[in-house]
Amino acid sequence: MLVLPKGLRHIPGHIDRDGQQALVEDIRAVVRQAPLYRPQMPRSGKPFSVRMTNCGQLGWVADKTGYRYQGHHPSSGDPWPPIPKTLLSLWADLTGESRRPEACLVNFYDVTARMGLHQDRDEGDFSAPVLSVSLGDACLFRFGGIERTHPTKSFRLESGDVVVLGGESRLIYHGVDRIYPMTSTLLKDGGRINLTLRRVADRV
Ligand code: MD3
Ligand code: FE
Repeated sequence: MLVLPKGLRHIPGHIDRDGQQALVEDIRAVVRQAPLYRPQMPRSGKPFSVRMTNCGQLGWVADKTGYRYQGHHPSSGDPWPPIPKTLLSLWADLTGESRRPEACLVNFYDVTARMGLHQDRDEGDFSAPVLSVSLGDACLFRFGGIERTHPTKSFRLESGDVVVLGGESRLIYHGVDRIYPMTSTLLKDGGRINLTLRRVADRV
């Protein structure tokens, strides 16, 4: 049995197939208004293998100058589209957080993409949890502790799974080691979408 750290809740298959399909349609609408782009590592400018966009008042972006939250798309300059209602209700139902999320990062992984071990610490407030939804192909998710050198464990995230990260797990190192191709029929051309809802500032 895999023992998860306190504050990390994995809810396998929380979203049924119809709900997943509806979310994919919502995300397609978001991507039409705010196209996926390829972020860059600060300083080196090395492109991410994951493509990203956002919805919500604020979106997480990465370019040569650093990581930050901003209110507009880095290429078009347009404000991010609103967070779909179904995601807002999911947040309300599962997080017990009364304040609404300000940011929803949309990550798109083709079957070769991955995300190195990192902490999410560009938010001004770590008291609020992060909620993550997986859609499409499965992935191998890795997590460790609050120091990069802490030992890590892995588990598979499947389409429809939800993860809530709060409390002692909010600042753990985590990443995506690999995508398992052809493990879902949700996305016509394969790949994986991950949505993360966050509070950014500590305003009430
Ligand atoms: C643990 N995304 O966008 S979701 C990210 O599957 C990110 O795309 C991964 O890491 C993905 O930053 C993992 C699960 C997740 C999300 C946020 C976390 C785990 C987390 C924040 C703190 C600790
Ligand atoms: Fe992360």
